Amino acid sequence: MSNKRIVLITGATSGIGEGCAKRFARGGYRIIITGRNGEKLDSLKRSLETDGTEVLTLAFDVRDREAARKAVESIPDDWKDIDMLINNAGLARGLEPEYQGNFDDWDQMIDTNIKGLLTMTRLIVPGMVSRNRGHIINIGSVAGDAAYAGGNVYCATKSAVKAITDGLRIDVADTRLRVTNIKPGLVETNFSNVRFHGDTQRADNVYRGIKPLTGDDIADVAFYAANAPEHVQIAEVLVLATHQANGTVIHREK
Ligand code: NDP
Ligand code: 8X3
Repeated sequence: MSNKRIVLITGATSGIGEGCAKRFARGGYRIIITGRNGEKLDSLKRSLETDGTEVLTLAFDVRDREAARKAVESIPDDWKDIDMLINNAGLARGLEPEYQGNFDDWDQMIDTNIKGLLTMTRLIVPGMVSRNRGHIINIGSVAGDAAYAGGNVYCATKSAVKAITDGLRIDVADTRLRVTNIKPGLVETNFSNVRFHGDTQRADNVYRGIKPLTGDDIADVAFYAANAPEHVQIAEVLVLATHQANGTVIHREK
């Protein structure tokens, strides 16, 4: 049986999750990649395997608790001892004022960013506790620090990620488990395309006049936190582009 560490990454088909899959593969981990899009997962698996990485794919929607449970139960025995859980799957939908928000968008954000993250935590962390070994990295956001115009429900989901991460850290303080909240600022991924329902012009405008972060930048931070000495718990990291000061102050070149 391999003694390489195992990481499970949700939302690995794009952006930050895909960056994490590549970074942890380069770092010698065995990788469990998850997402809804099975074809993208298979294509990423093939590309990671060219460098000799062992990869397992699990296609499911984190909003579907039963599907998540079945997917986790289907993990073969020699992959079950998961060392790292990266709760990354998530999205924003819309940027309307709260009083004009779309109910379906709200449900999708709350069900994915909060309830999906909780489902995966509930399914994976008991094994970590029983082995007294493990690390949970939740991808929060600068958006969880303070609301911005139109951010209302998305910002609330990322504030919830902070509270849920802090709560878990308290609950496992008597174990060797570590719990980290990584809070990125502007990262150029598929995020804004999803937020604006495929309006690429509006999405591109989010990154206008600033060099944004990349998924790989956030993956490097996750990898650093994962590989800190055992007595070091990186509890929370706010990672911003150099010309971004917080959720609302961004200096853009004309
Ligand atoms: P992307 O849109 O590029 O990636 C999102 C990933 O989440 C995809 O792999 C997608 O996979 C997956 N996903 C979405 N919904 C579900 C679902 N219901 N079930 C399973 N997987 C799902 O965006 P990012 O990489 O930017 O976003 C990743 C995380 O980072 C999110 O939590 C986001 O809130 C957070 N974040 C992003 C920032 C940014 O500026 N980009 C800044 C701060 C935080 P698939 O479609 O295959 O299911
Ligand atoms: C993503 C960053 O500022 O676009 O969480 O909400 S932001």
